[in-house]
Amino acid sequence: MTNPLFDALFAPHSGRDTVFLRHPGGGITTHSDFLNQAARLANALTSLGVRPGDRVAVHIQKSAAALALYAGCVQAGAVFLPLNTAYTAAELAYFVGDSGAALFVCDPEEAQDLTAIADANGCPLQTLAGDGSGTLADLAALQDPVFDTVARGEDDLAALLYTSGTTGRSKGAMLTHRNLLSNAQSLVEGWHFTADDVLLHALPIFHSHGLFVATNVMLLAGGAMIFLPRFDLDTVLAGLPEATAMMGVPTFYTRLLDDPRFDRALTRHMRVFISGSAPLLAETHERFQARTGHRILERYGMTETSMNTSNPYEGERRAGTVGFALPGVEVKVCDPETGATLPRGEIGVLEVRGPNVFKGYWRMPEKTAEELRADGYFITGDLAQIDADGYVCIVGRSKDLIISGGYNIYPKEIELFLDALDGVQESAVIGVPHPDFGESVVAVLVPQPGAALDLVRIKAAVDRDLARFKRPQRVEIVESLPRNAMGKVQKNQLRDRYRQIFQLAES
Ligand code: MCA
Ligand code: AMP
Repeated sequence: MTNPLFDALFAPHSGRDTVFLRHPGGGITTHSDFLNQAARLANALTSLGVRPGDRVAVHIQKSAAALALYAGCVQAGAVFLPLNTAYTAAELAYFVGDSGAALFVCDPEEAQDLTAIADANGCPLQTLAGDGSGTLADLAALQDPVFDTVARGEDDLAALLYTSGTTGRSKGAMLTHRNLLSNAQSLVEGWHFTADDVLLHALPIFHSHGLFVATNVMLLAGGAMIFLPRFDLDTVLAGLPEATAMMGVPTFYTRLLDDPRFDRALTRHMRVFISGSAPLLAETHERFQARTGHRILERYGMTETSMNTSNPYEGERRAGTVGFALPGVEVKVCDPETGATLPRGEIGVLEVRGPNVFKGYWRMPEKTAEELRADGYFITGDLAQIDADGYVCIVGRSKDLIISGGYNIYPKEIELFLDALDGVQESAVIGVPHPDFGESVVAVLVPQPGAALDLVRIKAAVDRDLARFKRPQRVEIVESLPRNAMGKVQKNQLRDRYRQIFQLAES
């Protein structure tokens, strides 16, 4: 029986008493304990009626148990569907419904609030807490720690990851065994990961970065992870001397640099610092090198494609670029209108093709056809330029997207929400520079004629229904939005008008 992802990432560690996870406070999880727990969970999933190809929607805290559930899903042939822990009930209802999940697993504390969503979708609700308790854990504890791995093909789905869309409706990116495995293999090789590595893991595990880039790579390499519940500066600083590698979003690195304790001595054992999910400023690069002697390795990817390009491990890591296409991945810069490949040096939309590129959007054939060409190239929506030496530079985005602290926020989703509120005639949501998050969300509202906007009620509605990272940090009220002759809102003008507001607030 073969199951590409399980056979490569998990099965080789069976029975090994080597350390997989180191927890803050001194506890450890060995590879064999982890795999036994995964097998118990796989048995529990099967006993709950989860069949190969079924989606398991998961809204739980980062923990060893959460990772074991990922492994258990892969072993049982199910499709793992992790959801941002910040999502509100209103947001979760969409994902559970759209995915047609066969099981919804949540934190015990939120079970009461989420029962209605599970009921409405006819799927059972189980709970799993960070400390390994909960109804699913209880059920797993009764199961055998051995599970007959379900056979899967390379094109079968291993995960469904939702990414917000420019139309406001989130799309489920279908990721296959081949997608995830090929990417993990390229990264282990390209970044020289081995069983001797200890990765400092402070990322969330509901996104591609923390789950696939970080965790899959460490599973394939056979190394260990210092597994932190979140990015907490003190805990990260305490963990660094024990680590050999770290992966993070740019905010991790600017926060470290803002702390005088972060210095050369603390990073002496480190082999590599890797950055992605959002642009790393050249200034951060230079400050980091001056402080630690390390040159951050920046790479570029997307939920739909996992990683596409990377700066070299050996060779020049060039600030302001995301390096070269990974082995097996093809990249080209195209004319946004015609799709024709542009000459080297020109700016256009980046397209990528390779075994890493996803299978399409879940139950959205039209969206898939719009973004995934028949010849296999995926239109990323990122504007790029390839320099004379072949380094890819991401210079902007053709998609209307805000990236705040590494989280993607699609303005359209927030605008649709705001437009539906009492007294709001229309809205424009923009991203402006933020010293900590890189970009932050500003909402510009136009009241209906004669209406006085009740900002307290607006805030209450936003707080109830939108995940925190999506909430506008500033709300500006204007009489009208700037428009061009075609009637299109001129967001550039708004961005120029408000570009200083967070900078001014900080100084
Ligand atoms: C937290 N808040 C945020 C964010 N995170 N607001 C905007 N943007 C954010 N990213 C809210 C909190 O809820 C809180 O709200 C307030 O901001 C201050 O929180 P703080 O304590 O500063 O935040 P934190 O808990 O320290 O989190 C910041 C963080 C975190 C460490 C940067 O956001 C993070 O771990 N980001 C990583 C995201 C990531 O993994 N992206 C990968 C996507 P309030 O004030 O209301 O209480 S995958 C991807 O992009 C592709 C594949 C790729 O290339 O990797
Ligand atoms: P997501 O949809 O969360 O997977 O985010 C993917 C997007 O993050 C990409 O399309 C880029 O816009 C952005 N991104 C990821 N890595 C980088 C990087 N190193 N530099 C600039 N943008 C990046």
